[in-house]
Amino acid sequence: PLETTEIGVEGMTCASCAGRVERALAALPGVEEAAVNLATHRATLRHAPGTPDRTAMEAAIRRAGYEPAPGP
Ligand code: 9UX
Repeated sequence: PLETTEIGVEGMTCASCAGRVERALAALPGVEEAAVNLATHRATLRHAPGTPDRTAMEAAIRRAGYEPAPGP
C-alpha cells in the first residue's frame, strides 16, 4: 500500500509557488500524488513505501526554491 507523508513548506506566498512545489514533489520517483496547501504551508504526498525518503523530499523542496519544515 502507498504511504502518506506530510511535510511543511515555508516561503510560499502565491498559488504559483504551491504549483511549483507540487510539480517538484510529483516528479520524484515513487510519488503517486502530491498536493500542496498554500494556506497551511503543508505538502501531502502519497508515495511508495519508503520511497522517496524524507531527505529526498526535502531536497526537492529546496531545489524548487522553498524551505522544508517538520510535518504535523
Ligand atoms: Mo508567486 Mo511564488 O507570484 O515563488 S510564484 S510568489
